[in-house]
Amino acid sequence: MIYVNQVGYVSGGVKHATISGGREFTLHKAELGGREGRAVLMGDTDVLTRDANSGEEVALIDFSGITEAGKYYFTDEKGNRSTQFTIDEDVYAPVFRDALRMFYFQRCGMELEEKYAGKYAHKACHCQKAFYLDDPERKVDLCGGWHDAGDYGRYVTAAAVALGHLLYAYEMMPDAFTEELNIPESGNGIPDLLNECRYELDWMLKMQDADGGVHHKATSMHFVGFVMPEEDDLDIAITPVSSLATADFAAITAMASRVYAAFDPVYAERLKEAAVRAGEWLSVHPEFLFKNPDEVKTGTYEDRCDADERLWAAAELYRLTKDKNYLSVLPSILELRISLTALGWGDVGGFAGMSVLTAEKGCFDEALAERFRYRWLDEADRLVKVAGENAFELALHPSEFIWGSNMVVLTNAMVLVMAHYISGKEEYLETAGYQLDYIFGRNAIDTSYVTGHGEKAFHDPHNRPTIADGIEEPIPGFVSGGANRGACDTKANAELLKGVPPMKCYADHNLSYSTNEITIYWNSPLVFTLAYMMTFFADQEA
Ligand code: G3I
Ligand code: 9MR
Ligand code: ZN
Repeated sequence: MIYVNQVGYVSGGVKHATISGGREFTLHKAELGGREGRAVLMGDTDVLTRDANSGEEVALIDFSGITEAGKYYFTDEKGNRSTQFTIDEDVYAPVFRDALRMFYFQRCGMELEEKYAGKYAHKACHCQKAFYLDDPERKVDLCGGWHDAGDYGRYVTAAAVALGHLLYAYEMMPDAFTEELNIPESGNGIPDLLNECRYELDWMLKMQDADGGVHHKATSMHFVGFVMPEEDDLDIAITPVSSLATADFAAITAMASRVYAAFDPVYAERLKEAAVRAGEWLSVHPEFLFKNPDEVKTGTYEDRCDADERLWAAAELYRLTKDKNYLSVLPSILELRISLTALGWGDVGGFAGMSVLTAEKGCFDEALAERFRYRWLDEADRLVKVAGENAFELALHPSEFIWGSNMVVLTNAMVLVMAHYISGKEEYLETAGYQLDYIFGRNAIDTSYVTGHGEKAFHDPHNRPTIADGIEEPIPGFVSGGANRGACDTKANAELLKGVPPMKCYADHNLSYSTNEITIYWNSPLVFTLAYMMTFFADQEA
């Protein structure tokens, strides 16, 4: 078998595939009109080595020398044919667009009209007021925002993290976001990425109390069945405030205030006021973690400590206001052993890193900036080393195939991209590219983890609208959670768990929520990484 990036390879970039179970390969260029092709490259790889992630004997194929645009496929010595892939200058543009439009399809509280959503159109959902758990007669309007995932919950920490990936992408690579996305706001003079993010930010603003505290989530008491969102008639509860949500909220609204200032100063001011109020709440409230109230059975996004969230908030509030008081928490937080590169929903220290690394020179103290640069390059070096030790060039160890492992892969890609941004060293960008290869099908299950993109793209996500809408093809552009060695839904348990290598602990089945759900924060790091890659290659061509 030969595993390839099914979405394709950029003409001028490095091109690697992974061969398993044999060493000889032939690369064919598919001829127009048919799949029969002509051989353009034949070879023999290095000896095969055993890969602990996949349990396969594998080697690397380097075909970077092939640059002519077209469709290609490999065959191995047994005649097995790989999936077909494209080589071209702009291979990532279609998947980038769909990965971005995914957020529109997650919108809650408004009708998705056919002119934007096509056959996936549906009526407005979840517009009823939410009730307070401790006082059910008290109600609040929480209409709006994005559904978190394959369920219809809306969670503040998950939202902030997805917005973080997206807004840093916009700030660093604005030129990647000039194309309109065919969403209701398109054409209003504001980049559609910012239009889309504002939909979520507006909802987040509703989650804040007058005293600055921010509620952790708004969900029904238990997960609804597999119905369209507008058919979900369960009551929605607003859960208590948490310091996790409040700190993430402070960070992302502070950042958004800076980003939106150029387009809408009034909105920027509103965001700033909300961020500062959340900051005030944090300064007088100690750690205040989140636990599901007993009667609430939906996702928790629980976390053991809020220091990393406070660090991100401090960095962004300082960047926005230049008020040094915000930095007073830094020394004690930096003494803790928290990751300064993590970009997931639980550990957000990496977002403080992004804030510092992308700030204008002189904004932060040089010693602090240097500390972050050092940590990021160090982590990127580690990732390059891990990737260099296996023929998939995947920067994961077997233990890292957890629920949402594709988020680990994609946030690793972000760290590598940032290391390239800081240092210009090519191996960082190349290794980031190998992580994308894995997501797009260069993996031992020969599957592209993005719906609609790749000859063998996964197609059966745990996503309520996809299950309920009666339409055969899923909405294109969703990233799957991916292989999970601890798969814990019945579907995955029954079929997968026993003795299967971690990279193969995956079921393309809509009941397998622990391997095949979709979320906003699994799409957002793909958007970031693609935006960087596309900008890099576009600059090279120019
Ligand atoms: O952090 C530990 C790590 O230290 C340990 O070695 C490893 C081994 O299992 O586990 C890691 O913890 C995992 C944790 O995610 C952090 O990534 C847990 O096993 C894993 O069960 C947990 O999964 C989370 C899942 O909710 C269950 O809590 C997913 O990350 C998270 O994405 C998912 O989020 C759900 C929402 O609650 C509801 N909406 C859908 C959404 C996606 O499935
Ligand atoms: O659909 C739910 C999904 O969004 C969550 O990630 C997952 C874990 O919290 O739970 C799913 O809901 C399942 C529930 O936990 C158990 N009963 C079956 C539900 C649907 O598969
Ligand atoms: Zn909804």
